[in-house]
Amino acid sequence: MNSLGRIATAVCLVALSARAASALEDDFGAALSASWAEPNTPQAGSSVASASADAAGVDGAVLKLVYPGRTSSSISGPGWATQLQSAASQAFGVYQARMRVAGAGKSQGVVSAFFTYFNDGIDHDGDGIVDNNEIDLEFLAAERSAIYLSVWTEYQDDANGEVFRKTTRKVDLKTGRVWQTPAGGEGTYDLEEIAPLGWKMRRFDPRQFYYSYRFDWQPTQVTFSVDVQDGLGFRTLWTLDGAPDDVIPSHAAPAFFNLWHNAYHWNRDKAARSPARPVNFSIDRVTLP
Ligand SMILES: [Ca+2]
Ligand SMILES: [Ca+2]
Ligand SMILES: [Ca+2]
Repeated sequence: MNSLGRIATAVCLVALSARAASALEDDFGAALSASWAEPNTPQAGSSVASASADAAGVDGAVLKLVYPGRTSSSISGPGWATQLQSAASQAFGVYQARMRVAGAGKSQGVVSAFFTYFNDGIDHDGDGIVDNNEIDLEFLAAERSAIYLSVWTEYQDDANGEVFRKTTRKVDLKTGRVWQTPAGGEGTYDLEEIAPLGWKMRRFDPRQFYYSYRFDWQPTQVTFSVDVQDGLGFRTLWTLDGAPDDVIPSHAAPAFFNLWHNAYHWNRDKAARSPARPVNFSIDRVTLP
């Protein structure tokens, strides 16, 4: 990194720590506040509603995202997502949400996600790929007990093709099995099975029950954990260590919840159908740094 880059990084980190002081907490017991941007509901039948009544919410009220059923095959991907994002950018700290993800048939492709995302089309760190700073917690309706955890630093898709850098871990909590990006595979979507988690929850059903999920984003580390409401509190799913801008994001970014149709299954090279009926992703409570 050249000296200009170092100065830019130092300034950026100061900005991050300054912003990290203002926490956002919302239990979605009332209409959406100015802490949130206008929701994205790009399709007939898409909706984002707070406060929706739900007896399973701690306070009886939740944020409910709805994605319409049976959409045309030309409509898929996050561009058509039902989505809510924070109005401000957040940075290092704990992102936590108590939520119940969307369920659908195993042949159908539906993604429920809680994530941060920054991509302004610029290669800020000069490594040759547009910076894409993103931390994802994702749930696929077709893989009922799996959680996809991803940490991105670059993504670019242009006439020269798609290039990116990310590390993913997939955890199946029902079996304890774990898959991860192989060393050197950060520019691919490949996953390889590694040693199991060491614990599991046979009745883990994120579509039926609310659980609390969180990631703690620090300058050289991201730690993902889950509280499956069994009295043991948060348990770690993954700690990813790495250099800033190489493995770990450093740009402040808004936080998002979204719900969308993936046209292809992630665990096999096969087309996924749009949901047969409208599907719901509900968030009881969120805390952002
Ligand atoms: Ca870059
Ligand atoms: Ca980089
Ligand atoms: Ca609530």
